[in-house]
Amino acid sequence: MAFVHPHPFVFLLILLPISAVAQNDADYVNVGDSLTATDENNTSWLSPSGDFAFGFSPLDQKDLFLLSIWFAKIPEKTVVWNARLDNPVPRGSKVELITDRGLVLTGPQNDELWTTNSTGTFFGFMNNTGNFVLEDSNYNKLWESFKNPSDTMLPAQIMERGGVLSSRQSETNFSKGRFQLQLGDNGNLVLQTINLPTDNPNEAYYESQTTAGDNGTLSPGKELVFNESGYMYIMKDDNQRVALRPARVESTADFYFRATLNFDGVFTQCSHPRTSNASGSWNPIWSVPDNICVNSNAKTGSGTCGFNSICTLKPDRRPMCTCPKGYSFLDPNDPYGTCKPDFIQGCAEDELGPGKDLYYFEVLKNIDWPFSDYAYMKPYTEDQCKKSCMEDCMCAVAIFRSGDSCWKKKLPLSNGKVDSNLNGGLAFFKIRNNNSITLPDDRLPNPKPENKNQNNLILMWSMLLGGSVFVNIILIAAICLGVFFIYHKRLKRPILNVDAVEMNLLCFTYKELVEATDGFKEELGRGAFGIVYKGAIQMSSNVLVAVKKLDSLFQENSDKEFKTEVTVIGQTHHKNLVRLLGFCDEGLHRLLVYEFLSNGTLASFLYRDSKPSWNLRVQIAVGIARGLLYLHEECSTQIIHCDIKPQNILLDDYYNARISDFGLAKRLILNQSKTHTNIRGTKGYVAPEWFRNMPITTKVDVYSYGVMLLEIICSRRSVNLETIGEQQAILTDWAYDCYQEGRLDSLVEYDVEALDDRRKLVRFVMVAIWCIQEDPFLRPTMRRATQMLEGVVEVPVPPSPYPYSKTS
Ligand SMILES: *[C@@H]1O[C@H](CO)[C@@H](O)[C@H](O)[C@H]1NC(C)=O
Ligand SMILES: *[C@@H]1O[C@H](CO)[C@@H](O)[C@H](O)[C@H]1NC(C)=O
Ligand SMILES: *[C@@H]1O[C@H](CO)[C@@H](O)[C@H](O)[C@H]1NC(C)=O
Ligand SMILES: *[C@@H]1O[C@H](CO)[C@@H](O)[C@H](O)[C@H]1NC(C)=O
Ligand SMILES: *[C@@H]1O[C@H](CO)[C@@H](O)[C@H](O)[C@H]1NC(C)=O
Ligand SMILES: *[C@@H]1O[C@H](CO)[C@@H](O)[C@H](O)[C@H]1NC(C)=O
Ligand SMILES: *[C@@H]1O[C@H](CO)[C@@H](O)[C@H](O)[C@H]1NC(C)=O
Ligand SMILES: *[C@@H]1O[C@H](CO)[C@@H](O)[C@H](O)[C@H]1NC(C)=O
Ligand SMILES: CC(=O)N[C@H]1CO[C@H](CO)[C@@H](O)[C@@H]1O
Repeated sequence: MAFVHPHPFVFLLILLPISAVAQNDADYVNVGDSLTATDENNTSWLSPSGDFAFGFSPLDQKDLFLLSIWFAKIPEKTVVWNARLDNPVPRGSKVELITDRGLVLTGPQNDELWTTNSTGTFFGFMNNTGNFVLEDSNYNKLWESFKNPSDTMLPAQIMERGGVLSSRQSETNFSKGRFQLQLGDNGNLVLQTINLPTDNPNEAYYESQTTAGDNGTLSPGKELVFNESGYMYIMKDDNQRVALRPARVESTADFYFRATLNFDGVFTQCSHPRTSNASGSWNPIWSVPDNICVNSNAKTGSGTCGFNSICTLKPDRRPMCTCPKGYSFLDPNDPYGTCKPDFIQGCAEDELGPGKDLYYFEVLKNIDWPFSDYAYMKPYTEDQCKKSCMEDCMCAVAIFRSGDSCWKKKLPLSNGKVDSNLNGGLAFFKIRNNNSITLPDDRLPNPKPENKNQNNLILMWSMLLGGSVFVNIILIAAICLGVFFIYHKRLKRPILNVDAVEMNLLCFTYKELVEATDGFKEELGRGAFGIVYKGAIQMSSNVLVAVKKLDSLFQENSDKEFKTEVTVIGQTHHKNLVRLLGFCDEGLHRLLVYEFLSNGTLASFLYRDSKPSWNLRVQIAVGIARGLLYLHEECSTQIIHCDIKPQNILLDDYYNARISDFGLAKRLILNQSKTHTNIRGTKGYVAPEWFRNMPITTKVDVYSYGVMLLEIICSRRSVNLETIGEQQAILTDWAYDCYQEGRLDSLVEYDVEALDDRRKLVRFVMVAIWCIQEDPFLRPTMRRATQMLEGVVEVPVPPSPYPYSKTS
């Protein structure tokens, strides 16, 4: 450093006569002195008495340090001040005293992290009171830790009007937390929460009532004093003292004191014996407020605990936060944080369910969330109150009190508390039945039967082809002949042309389909290649149909291509495929008309709260396999589906699986052979070869089928990061682990029906593992897979699906 370093001896000479605080020269911190964050012992500057240390204190997390002041003689590390940074500093960080900056904290790369910014600093010292002080050459104080406190005050420390203590995040996280103690400009000492990351405060949950006017006095509070004897009071302008709490304290000769705004919002004075025999600990003397759970009064912010939680006062007057049943902590490591429902709830979400008995009530006594009301009914009976909340998709909890008062509340709930003053008031907490539903990542419009093509399609596929194969084939065929007839014969009713007759395809005019769908009024879903609408066609009777309006990509096809595709689809006939009934091809208007299937998609069937029956699932799995086998091997033109997933499987009245949206494959594969940059398919079901420079074959469908087969076996999503453990999140990995370790019961979550049928269960799991082999050549054909499922051939023991990427 290029600064002048006064020799300590020079210092002494100057200082001794003048200052009563004169200390041993070793206790002064001179310009140029520095500390480095390491595990060695010399990482602090001690006060002359040795009671306090300033420097880097190591945290539990390895290689992280806190620039702080702590009690140096107490074995239990007690930090009383720290430089408020967002994060602790790494090993190798350095704090240095610099003339024109004061204390400067730099990281290992010499990047400045924090400074007192005190120009003209001449020296510093760690005082015996626990105050770290910087002074200039005239002994004027430039900076004091007492004037820049964190969460703690020490005896001899005074807080002026405007001064603030702010809590830390948690016991071990020293970043700024959301509680603060402030002596207002009006002389009132308040405790309040703030809205991080701003300092904007919510209503106070404790007030000293020391403004001018309170209690008939004209003299407001001037400062908060923690005097040398360990007494804390508000000194008013008229020098009257108002103790925060009447308390007798022990002698400072025998005890250390501190007053800390704890991370849970309680302001507490504690004492610790000054013995060095390590038997002592910090004991609370008093705290404010008396009951932080009940006192909280802030309409904004979550209150003492996080949102949706319930605050209970422990015997030590500190709060405990719990989540109501059916809820859990958003951050499992933060037991004072927000609780989230473990189920989905809301008006849109409720429509996804079966519509009845979605919820039940958990009844809690003497618990209230005072500020989340949106309805207040009175007079109302308990039954009316419950019913009203149950039937209201916005209602999260109903409170019934005083015999005739009913409040309905919505999420998020704040300031939840246990309060015996509620005289037995009841809280009816709405919890979803079978409390296990995961939020669909694809929010389907709804799982009602009408939805035919509600794929939420990630649809990179869709870009290419736009329509289900069925539709496409039919369209093409129909278009070929139908268009001709329609335009030239001006027929109003659907016309059967020669090709269409052969394929039983109807040819519609655009106008007819506008009428059939009532102007495309009721949307059933958005598929890969367009939007699907519900319609009705007058034939001998009223026939329900699903009309898919192909998107513009499809319009770019030449008539010939379109025709070819419709022809291919139109030629498919299998009981596990969705049937194309007809089409429309009028200039830009290209539409396909499908049969309407009543039972929705396999996705809505599988992902609901209660597991569908095992036998139905077996029937569906085999049906899909047969449908795929047909597409791959048995129809006149081989069709690779390329987007097999539960959203593309529909269920008819008898829960037969019907594959939809097939027919894309040809174009996809043509495209793929030119460029490998366009991955097509839906995340989670996409075979690895799409990502590699490998040809696309029917084996991509086998892979997707394997993933879906596991979903059918387990009635869950292939990827579920939200509600279950990390280990189980990826179904394909979890399934192989379970299979290898013989834990099929935990794979199927103890599904009794499936476990009773154990031989079939094992067989299905083995087939699925064969199908999801990374190496396409190891995967069976759909023919082989079908035979194995049906038990016609033995299933060999499958290898690990990931020979390349991992060895498990
Ligand atoms: C650090 O201090 C501890 C206890 O005071 C002592 O046991 C240890 O040897 C010291 N380490 C160094 C490097 O001085
Ligand atoms: C560091 O500590 C050792 C003893 O642990 C002591 O001998 C040495 O003087 C200290 N160094 C400085 C610069 O204070
Ligand atoms: C330091 O203080 C000076 C003057 O008060 C001010 O202009 C400057 O912005 C401050 N720097 C920092 C980093 O706070
Ligand atoms: C330092 O501590 C002494 C008591 O040990 C006290 O009298 C003095 O006021 C303190 N000075 C500062 C600046 O805190
Ligand atoms: C402390 O909490 C803050 C805010 O939540 C976070 O950003 C920071 O990473 C945490 N620090 C540690 C060491 O956990
Ligand atoms: C003010 O008066 C109220 C009621 O008279 C009393 O409870 C409270 O303790 C008083 N506050 C102060 C600071 O004197
Ligand atoms: C601290 O305050 C208490 C209570 O007001 C008083 O009895 C005591 O004398 C004070 N001590 C000092 C050192 O001022
Ligand atoms: C050590 O502890 C004993 C009993 O716990 C106590 O009597 C004694 O005073 C303590 N020693 C000192 C030095 O305070
Ligand atoms: C699988 C399962 O737990 N099903 C339950 C869902 O909730 C209803 C009503 O509480 C129960 O009857 C089912 O057994």
